[in-house]
Amino acid sequence: MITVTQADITTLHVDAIVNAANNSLLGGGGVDGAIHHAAGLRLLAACRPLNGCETGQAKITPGFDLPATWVIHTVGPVWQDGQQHEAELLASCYQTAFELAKQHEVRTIAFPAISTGVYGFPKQQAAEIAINAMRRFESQFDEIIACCFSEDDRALYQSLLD
Ligand code: AR6
Repeated sequence: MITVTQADITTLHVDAIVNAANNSLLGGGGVDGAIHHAAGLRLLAACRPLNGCETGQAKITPGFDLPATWVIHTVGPVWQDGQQHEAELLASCYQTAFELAKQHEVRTIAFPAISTGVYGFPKQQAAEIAINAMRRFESQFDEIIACCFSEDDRALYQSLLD
């Protein structure tokens, strides 16, 4: 089942939430900042030895003080002009996050709209990539949540799903 919700992803009681991180994996603003704030300093300590993450790849840590058991950190592409493999890299974020989730027996997982904040990926195209990946993995999870921060994003995702 794929569901769309408007929420702060740090409040969700799921097996895993996905973080839209940067290559350092050492925190930042946006959803990354919110996740580190809510998970506590143990998350930063767990991220340090991971030695960062390539764009389009994903790494996993516990959720520490979060209600979620796991955080899957993925690094979306910075939007440039659409000709720098941005779409492929964003699809790879979803793909690698789902694969890591399966390896950890995750049944419920929530994603933010990766790359659509400071990284500037066009929202409609990003949502299409997200929903396509979610549909591919739908049968392998109990629930996949598209966690939207704004009402506009929620409406966009819902219209693509319907
Ligand atoms: N819950 C759910 N979604 C959120 C939350 C939240 N608490 N906060 C923001 N969003 P962004 P990016 C939405 O900028 O574009 C960080 O500094 C937000 O509205 O967080 O991938 C990292 O360290 C938007 O729809 O991530 C990187 O340097 C979406 O999350 C960089 O930003 C993604 O926005 C990554 O940029």
